[in-house]
Amino acid sequence: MTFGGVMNWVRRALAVLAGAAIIVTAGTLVGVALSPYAISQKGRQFHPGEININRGETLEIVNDDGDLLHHAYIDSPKFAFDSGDQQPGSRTDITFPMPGDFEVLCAIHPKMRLVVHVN
Ligand SMILES: [Cu+2]
Repeated sequence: MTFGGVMNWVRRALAVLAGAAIIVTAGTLVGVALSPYAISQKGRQFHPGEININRGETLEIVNDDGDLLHHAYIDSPKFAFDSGDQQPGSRTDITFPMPGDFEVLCAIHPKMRLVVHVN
């Protein structure tokens, strides 16, 4: 291989590496943005029942009780949320805009309680 040939090969290899780095970086950013914390409603309980997250992060609550309605809500002076009826299998996202300790309750099952610590 001539010197020019070697240099062309090096340029192509660097271009491939740079492209791969961009794809990995973009994938990581998209992965973070699209991966909310998963909370399951099952057996008339939240699983887990307590979680730590950062401000601006999202919980995705899934009603895994096959034939039960749930109805998640937050009634805090800082932040209120109401999911309405949560059909079996439905997904509800809650994004917490400020730090604090919040209780997610169920309007149908008073013993259901999820404590969210937002840093
Ligand atoms: Cu419920």
